Amino acid sequence: MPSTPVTLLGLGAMGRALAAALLADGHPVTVWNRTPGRAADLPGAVVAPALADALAAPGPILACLLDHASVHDTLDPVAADLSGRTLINLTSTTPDEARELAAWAAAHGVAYLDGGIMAVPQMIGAPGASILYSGSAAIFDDHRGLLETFGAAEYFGDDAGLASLYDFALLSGMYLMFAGFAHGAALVGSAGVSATEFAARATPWVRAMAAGFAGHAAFIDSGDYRADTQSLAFNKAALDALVRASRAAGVPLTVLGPVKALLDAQVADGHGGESFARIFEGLRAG
Ligand code: FVH
Repeated sequence: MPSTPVTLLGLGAMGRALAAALLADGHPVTVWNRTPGRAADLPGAVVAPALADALAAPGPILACLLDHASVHDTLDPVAADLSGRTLINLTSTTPDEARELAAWAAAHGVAYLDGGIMAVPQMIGAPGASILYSGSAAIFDDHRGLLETFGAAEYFGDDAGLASLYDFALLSGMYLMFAGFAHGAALVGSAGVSATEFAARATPWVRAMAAGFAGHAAFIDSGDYRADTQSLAFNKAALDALVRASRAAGVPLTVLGPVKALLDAQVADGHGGESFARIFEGLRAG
């Protein structure tokens, strides 16, 4: 693949990982960070003393900053100099924040591609890393090889907010999974079992249970929740017992309580004989 000069703004843990992957792939990389001195582990990178120096370098501008506000803090003062440039923003933002940045970019003559990173820094450039993109299809097509330096690259359409919508949907699952793990660890912890021992059991269990997503999705997408097994009433008995066991062990219901509330609401509405997947109806956007 031909090398592409890239300017990278932001040298936090993720920015440095992205820079390292680009350098390893032979791309000339100019880096800038608000606080100087964060490029020591990036031999070969051109360290720009000021933002204007970084932006004077050719090629797409990659931003990997803390959040939406930090992108504006960085780019608003130089917006007038960005006309005609390409901005690929890998900073985590909400869908609406990504759309706002796309509109801001368009207003300043900047082509904009938004990205949601589905990886931790150690995964960048290795199998398993993926980045979700939306916004300018032309940027994605022109720079696909460059983007695949970081991991699998997937394009979701010209709505700049879509990549982060998928990103945040996946992160919701991740956070609730870790919260569920913490609840279980607290439960077995009440009997002196270590979290390490619990993790060894929880990992294959959660992996096996994840195979059930497709079945739940079929109920949700059809809107037909009639089921012969695993009804809400059946799961209510299990969840009520889980709540009693948690209380007995002194584990608060901070994580489990909202799940029970979702289930109870569906049963109270007369859907006890239908699939557990119906809890989705309590979450569906109105
Ligand atoms: N690290 C991870 O595991 C996750 C994985 C998924 C995606 N995220 C997102 O990536 C963005 C950057 O994350 P990061 O890990 O690099 O974050 P930090 O190490 O905290 O570095 C933050 C950088 O942002 C700069 N910065 C902060 N505020 C401003 C500002 N107002 N103006 C200019 N730059 C700013 C900060 O600079 P400095 O503090 O060193 O001066 C760092 O370069 C993020 O959206 C994650 O959600 C990573």
